[in-house]
Amino acid sequence: MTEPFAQGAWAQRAEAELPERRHREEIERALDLGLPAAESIKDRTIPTFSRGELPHFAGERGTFLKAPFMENVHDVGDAEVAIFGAPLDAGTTYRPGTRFGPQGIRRATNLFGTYSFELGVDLREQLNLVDIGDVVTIPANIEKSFDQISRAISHVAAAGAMPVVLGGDHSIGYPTIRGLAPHIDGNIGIIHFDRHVDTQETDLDERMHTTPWFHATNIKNAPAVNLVQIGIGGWQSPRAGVKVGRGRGTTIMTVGDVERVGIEKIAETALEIAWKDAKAVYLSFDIDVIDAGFVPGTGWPEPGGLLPREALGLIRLVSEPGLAGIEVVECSPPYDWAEQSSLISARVVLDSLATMIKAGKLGKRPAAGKRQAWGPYPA
Ligand SMILES: [Mn+2]
Repeated sequence: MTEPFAQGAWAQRAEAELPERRHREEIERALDLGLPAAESIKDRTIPTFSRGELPHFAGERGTFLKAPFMENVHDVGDAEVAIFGAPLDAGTTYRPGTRFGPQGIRRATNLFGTYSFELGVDLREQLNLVDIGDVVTIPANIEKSFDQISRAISHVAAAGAMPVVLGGDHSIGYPTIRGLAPHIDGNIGIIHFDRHVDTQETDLDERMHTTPWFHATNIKNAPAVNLVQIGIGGWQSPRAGVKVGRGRGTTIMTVGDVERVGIEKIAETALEIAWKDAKAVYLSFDIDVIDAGFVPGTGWPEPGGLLPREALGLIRLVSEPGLAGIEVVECSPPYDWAEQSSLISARVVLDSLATMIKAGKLGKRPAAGKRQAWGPYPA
């Protein structure tokens, strides 16, 4: 290495290459719709009413990262990536509250900008991203909720947009794969971050958040041999689930494995297994994989998990070849006393998307429709 601080130096240079057109457009729109500021304000890019990114403490739009809201879901094919919430906690077996996950994660994004220094990516300029709101789940009926979630993700995938799902407890891992798998022309691999295996058939007599991978890997083109589970361990993995995983040939990597071989080797091996004879890979990230000290706002906090920087490093590495979809689950805002679980949940999505842009897997499809949009312009 010739430069002692190579990433910092690279990132400082990389910023110069990023477009600014969408930002200028946002400012013009805000001045137009939100009135120019009072005369005493010298910075004439500031409007009277907030209609864009600033200020971060206000102007909440109810969307992820204040990205454009797409009300008409029939238009979702005009987006490259569509974020939606699956607010559900009917599958929790200890602490509830994940029905507020999408709301909490979106709110936490209010304090992020659209630009990542380390990755050299600006989502507003480079990604045609929309938030299409939340699925209507049925709190008293988990199977009807599953049907709604499968229908939602299937709609997004059929339209050609990449789905990003804000959970919701981990039971949604089954209906998301069930809705997505039919749109994959071949097998789909799953990279699953969690402290828990979630592979038993039923829990308390029902399909719950401890059971998604038993049912998902029963789907013909989502074979268990393409399921890689990272971060498993501690005192909350039921033996029933471990037996199933062993029988079906899933791959488990513990926090100790991560510590021993390092995130690069873990990510490389996970990608080999998930992508083996597969056409696409899905990322299911349970926020409880991160140590309970950093993530109090979750359904089954388990001490001894990954450090946030290990988790984010792994996310970036496994996202590089591209993903067919992402879900972030088990964020429970009522237990999240300083928003840190929501913040990390949002970072999983942000870092994954930005990595895919940097790797050339996303950021190529401009909006064609006449709507407020982010990302590249049509040539
Ligand atoms: Mn878990």
